[in-house]
Amino acid sequence: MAKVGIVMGSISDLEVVKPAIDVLTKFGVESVVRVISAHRTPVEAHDFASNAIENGLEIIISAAGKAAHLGGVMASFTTLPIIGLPVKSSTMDGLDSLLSTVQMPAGVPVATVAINGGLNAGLLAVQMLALKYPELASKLVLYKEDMAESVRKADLKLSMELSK
Ligand code: RP5
Repeated sequence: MAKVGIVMGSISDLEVVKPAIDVLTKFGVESVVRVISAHRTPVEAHDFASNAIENGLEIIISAAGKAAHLGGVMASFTTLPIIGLPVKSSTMDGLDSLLSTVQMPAGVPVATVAINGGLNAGLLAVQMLALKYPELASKLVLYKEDMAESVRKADLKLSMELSK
């Protein structure tokens, strides 16, 4: 079974991370979820990233807010792809988290989703894994069809309401 690591800088990030956990579960992908801080528990951050491949992880999602260096620290200690999830946790509406996560120097990428984009972080991980696991690719096709169908339903409902 595919396995994704999810790290968050604080337990206060959990609400933002939950949609990522949920979408991975929906697709049948196992997740290992930890609270690890680049600044408060740097030794654990080093150990988690350094041992990630050995522990069977294939991608790491890193959620953090404010001076959000966790994604970059993860990326510095592993060759696994890192998905950065900036958390809106400060007075700056998450712009600080976004820039701290996405503005990595050349050679150390962190693939960053939108501020509080937990669902997209999980979904992007599934899309990456689908390159290796064909059953995930098939499930993604159905997911997209369901999404399109719900938009068509909303469109039809709106047209009917406006034509009353
Ligand atoms: C970051 O600081 C965390 O990722 C969190 O988003 C933010 C605030 O953390 P707490 O002070 O709520 O623990 O490291």
